[in-house]
Amino acid sequence: MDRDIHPAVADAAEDIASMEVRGAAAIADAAAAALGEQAAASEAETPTAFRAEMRAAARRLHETRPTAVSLPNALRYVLRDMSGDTVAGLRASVESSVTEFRYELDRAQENLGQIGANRLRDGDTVMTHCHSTDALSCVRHALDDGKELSAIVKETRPRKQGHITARQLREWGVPVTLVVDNAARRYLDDADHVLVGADSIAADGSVVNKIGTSGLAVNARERGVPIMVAAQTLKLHPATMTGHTVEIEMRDEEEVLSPAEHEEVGDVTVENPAFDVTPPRYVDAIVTERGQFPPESIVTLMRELFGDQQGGEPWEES
Ligand code: RI2
Repeated sequence: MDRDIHPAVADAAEDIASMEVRGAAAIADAAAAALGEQAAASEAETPTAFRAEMRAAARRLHETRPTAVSLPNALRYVLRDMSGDTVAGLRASVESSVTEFRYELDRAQENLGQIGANRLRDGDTVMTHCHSTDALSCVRHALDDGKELSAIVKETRPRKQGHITARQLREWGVPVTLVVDNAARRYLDDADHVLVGADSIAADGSVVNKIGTSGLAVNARERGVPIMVAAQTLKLHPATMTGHTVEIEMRDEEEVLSPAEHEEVGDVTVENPAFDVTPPRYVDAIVTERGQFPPESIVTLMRELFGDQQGGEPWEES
C-alpha cells in the first residue's frame, strides 16, 4: 500500500476494478476526478515529489481494467500537460486539466448524440447490447428531436448491463422489449438499427466492445440491419496505430458460475472474456463527436488526434 495514494484514488480504483463504476466514459471520468483529488490533497513538498505522487496515483488507476482505452487516454490528458515550477503551480495545472477533461467528455457525448440521432428516423426500433452512455446519447437526442423510438434490449450476460439500458430507456418513455442474448437473431427482423458503444477502437476500424457484440454484428449484417457504433474519440486507441493490439479483459469465473453451481456442474474450466472484437467490415458507421466515419477511415482521424504523441507513458518512472 502506497501511503501517498489518496483514499479517493484507492476507492476509485477499487470501484473501477469491481465494476461499481463501469462503462468506458464513466471510468474515464472517475479516474480524472480521482487524479484531481490526489492533486488537491497532496502534501508533497517539492515539485519532484508531487509529480511522483501523481504518477503513482495514475498507475494505480491504470492497472484496474485493461480494455477500455478511455482510462489511459484520461490519465494521459491530465498528466501530459502537467506544468509548473512549484507544487502550487503543478496542483493548479492538474486541477484545471481535470475540469477541462470532464467538461469535454460531457460535451463530446452531447455532440455525438446529435450526430447519431440524425441516423435514426421517426418510428425506428433500435437493438442495443450492454449499456453505453454514448449510444444512449444518440437515442436521447433523437427523442429530443421529437422522434418516437422503440428498443429491443439484449440482457447482456453475465452482468446484465441490459437492465441498466432498459431502465434508462423506460425513464425516457421508450417502449422496451428485453430479450436474452440468444434471442437476438430472431428479433433482428424487428430492428432498424443495431446501436452499441465501444470500449476501444483500433486503427483498422475494429471495434472492441462488450462480449457478444461481434456475433450480433455478424447476424445483423446477414439480416441487413445497419450497425452503428457510438464512440467519442476518447475511445480511439492510439497504440494500435503502431501495431499494438488491445488486451481483452478476462474476468472472474464467478460472474458466470457461482461456486455452488460450479460444484454441481463439476470440474470444468470457466472462461469469462469481457469483450470481443468486431471486424470493420461488419460496422456501418462509427459516430463520434467529430462526425460519423466508415470504420476503415477512422485511422485518418486518429492520425489527426494522436499523430504527434510519442515516447513513454506519463505515469511511468522517468
Ligand atoms: P460508454 C461497457 O463496458 C460496454 O462495453 C459499453 O459498450 C462500453 O463500456 C462503453 O460505454 P463495461 O464497463 O462509455 O460494462 O458508452 O465492461 O458509457
